[in-house]
Amino acid sequence: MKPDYVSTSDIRSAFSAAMSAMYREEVPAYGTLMELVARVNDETLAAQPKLKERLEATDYLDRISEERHGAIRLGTATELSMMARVFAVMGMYPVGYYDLSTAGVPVHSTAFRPIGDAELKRNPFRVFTSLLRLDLIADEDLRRAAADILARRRIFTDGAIALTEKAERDGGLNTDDAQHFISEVLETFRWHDEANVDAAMYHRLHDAHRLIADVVSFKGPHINHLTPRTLDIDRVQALMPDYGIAPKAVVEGPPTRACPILLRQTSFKALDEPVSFRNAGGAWEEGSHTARFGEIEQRGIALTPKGRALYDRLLDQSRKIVRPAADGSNARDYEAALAQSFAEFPDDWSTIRAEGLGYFTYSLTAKGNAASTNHGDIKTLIDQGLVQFDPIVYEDFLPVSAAGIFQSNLGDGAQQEFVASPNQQRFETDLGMKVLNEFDHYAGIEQASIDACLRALSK
Ligand code: OOG
Ligand code: NI
Repeated sequence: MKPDYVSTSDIRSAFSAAMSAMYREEVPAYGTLMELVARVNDETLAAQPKLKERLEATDYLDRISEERHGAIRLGTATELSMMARVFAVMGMYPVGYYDLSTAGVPVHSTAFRPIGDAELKRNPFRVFTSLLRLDLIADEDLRRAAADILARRRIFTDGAIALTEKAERDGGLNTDDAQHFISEVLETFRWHDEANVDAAMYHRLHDAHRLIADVVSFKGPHINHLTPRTLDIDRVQALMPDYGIAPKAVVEGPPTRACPILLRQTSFKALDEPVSFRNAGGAWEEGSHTARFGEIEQRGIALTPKGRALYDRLLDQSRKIVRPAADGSNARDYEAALAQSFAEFPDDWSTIRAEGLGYFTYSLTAKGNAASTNHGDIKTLIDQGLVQFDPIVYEDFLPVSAAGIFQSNLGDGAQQEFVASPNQQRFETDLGMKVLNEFDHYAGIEQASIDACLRALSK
């Protein structure tokens, strides 16, 4: 990389900040939510000095106030593969495959995010990116009409495409180009209140599925939420009404625990926003559309395949007892069933580590820093007080939770059955590359920290 080039992490970080500023203007409730999250995070850190110390020691503290994820829904393979190239300029790569068809949502998805430890600590901005699956729509006429509309739109500016090509060619962007790139790419995520279609087409698409109308009717894939990270989601959920925000009935993901695992999320309902449709003859007709919402999340430890299998089993078990109703009527029962089911999941870091359920980073204690040994067994080194361990943060998403977030924003009417048909191969063909395996990356970060400890101790 040339010396005056901006690092991909700096571009990502600046882009995430620009996106946040734009969304705050577009959806004022997001700003309110950010204030609430900042307050709860400050209070949590003040009340838990041990947590604060470990977050500081592992370089996780600084990133939290800047941490967020967003989501977009794309219409075509061309859009998806170009988006992958744009995100690569920001050091973001597709991790994981999520099939949402099982949940009655006609999309499949990945999450673009940084992958290295240093990059994640600099700024972990992620974008949950879905691709519409017109193949799941039964009405053939409508399917063809939607494909035609999508084929005509251009979601990237010429500038965004040119600068992406330049970054690919030259291996980076200088300061001016990077700034220009950020403002050009931001255009793709902007809200457009003038629809691409007439009112009749919007309603046809909407009747097939609300999500199809959201993807097909507009000029671009407006960012539909931006999610800050909290250190105490139960507290934020409880305080939301005080801030004039009505949360969804239940928090998605695992129950409240001493040792947070994976991801817990809650959201507030999508806004009903004025839009206009261009009818035959060119006249504009007023209407409304609900798409954009707010979400918050609490992130816990990344689980190993063994830990994840246990999580999936316990979640499934509790959902067999109580399935959360969209209207919130059985929320307490659901929470009780979830807590009862998860009693089986160890809730202290030592057991989670010893049983191989989660990923950790290892580092030397003060005693370890003063010691020298050729002992290579990490457990012995921990028992001797030479090595300590901290949870690695989960950076990805959960399909059942994502489905719950989609559903709560689509409304009950949108509950629809599709035949489950994951098609990762098709997704990867459309994307133009394979998605990365999340477990490999956590395991790599863990192993690198073990190697560093052993190296330092043998000196
Ligand atoms: C994406 C929903 C999934 C999450 O946090 O699980 C998601 C969407 O509604 O487009 O963002
Ligand atoms: Ni989300």
